[in-house]
Amino acid sequence: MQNRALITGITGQDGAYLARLLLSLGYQVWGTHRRSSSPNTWRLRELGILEKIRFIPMDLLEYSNIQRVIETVRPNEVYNLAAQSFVQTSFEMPLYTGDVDGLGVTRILEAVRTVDSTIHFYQASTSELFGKVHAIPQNEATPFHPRSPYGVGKLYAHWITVNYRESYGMHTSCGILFNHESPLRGQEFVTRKVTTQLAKVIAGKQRILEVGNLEARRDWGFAGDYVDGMWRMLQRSHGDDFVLATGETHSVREFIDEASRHAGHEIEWDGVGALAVGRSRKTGQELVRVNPEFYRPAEVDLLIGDPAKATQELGWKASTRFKSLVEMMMTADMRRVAEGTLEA
Ligand code: NAP
Ligand code: G4F
Repeated sequence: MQNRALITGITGQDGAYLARLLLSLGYQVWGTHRRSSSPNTWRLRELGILEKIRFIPMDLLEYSNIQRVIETVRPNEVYNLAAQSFVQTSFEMPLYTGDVDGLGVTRILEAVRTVDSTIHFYQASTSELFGKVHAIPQNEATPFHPRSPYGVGKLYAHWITVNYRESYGMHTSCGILFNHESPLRGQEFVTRKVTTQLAKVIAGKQRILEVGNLEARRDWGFAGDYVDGMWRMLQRSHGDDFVLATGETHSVREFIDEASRHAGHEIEWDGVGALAVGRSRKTGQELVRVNPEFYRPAEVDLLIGDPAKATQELGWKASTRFKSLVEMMMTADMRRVAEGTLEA
């Protein structure tokens, strides 16, 4: 019998890479999409797999709909990647974010338990759970201290997933994933914001790149590596929780430095905090400045993960390092800007 996977959030960054991986492994891949006036399928098209996906409409806010989807698809594996995933927006929409990212997970778990409790279930947990960090680096034993409505919603989702494992013996796993990026990342996240907007500034198509906190540090990996870890979690004899990370940390400032270096411009920084400005050493042109509008009410200052458990028990390792990741993203966006093919 062919394996059948259901991916919620298949139109997002991770959904697209995971779908490609599962198709290459011979799975029948079903993906949920939300009703909208214009479908958001550019990532699946870019990976050349759009025609191979079986789509089914589903929203995490509607229980009856979720149960019907599980009954119709009858998957062996469910990957719950759907979420309101932008931290900044969660401060503007805390109730909605909690409903989708927190309660939405209980809706899926309850539907899985009702229809077929042997289905293997993956929950997209996050390094945002560590928030104001209690240890450096962070691993599966580090206490959680989320710093945003997004992080708090995901904390509920994390524990309800653990709870269904402990209460009903279900095969549920949480991947506590540190930031992972790619040329398919949404343009609101800082890495892709930098690569798209810097490419435009350098091409003379935008005046300047404006960002928020330059000193925030993240453990940035490549999304293509991380979806392989998700799959590995569901192939084990029992569910468990795993950190996936590179074990390296870099600041937003370092990401900008590396991206502009790749485009041929060393940046010279002037001023501190909200007054910081970055100029091209070669041309003197102002490329970047800070705009406090992008600061957050509460910040996660430093994330760096310890993926030792995933390496030992899953045989997983992040193979793409920081410099290659930045180069991959910057190269893709410089090409898209030159060709006029940047997604809207
Ligand atoms: P993403 O690109 O923002 O994709 C999110 C997906 O969720 C999209 O397909 C979106 O559909 C869907 N969605 C949003 N609200 C929904 C709702 N109410 N009902 C059904 N679907 C809904 O996110 P990502 O970067 O791929 O991340 C995947 C998951 O991993 C998310 O849960 C995220 O929170 C988590 N995570 C991400 C990272 C990271 O660094 N990328 C790290 C840790 C955890 P539309 O296309 O219709 O908007
Ligand atoms: O790219 P970000 O928006 O990602 P953030 O907040 O770390 O969240 C992402 O990773 C999480 C895993 O840890 C996921 F769970 C979540 O779904 C999402 O994928 O911001 C990264 C850092 C922050 O400290 C932010 O304050 O960059 C800082 N930053 C500085 N200037 C900016 C900007 N972030 C954005 N989005 N835009 C800026 O202009």
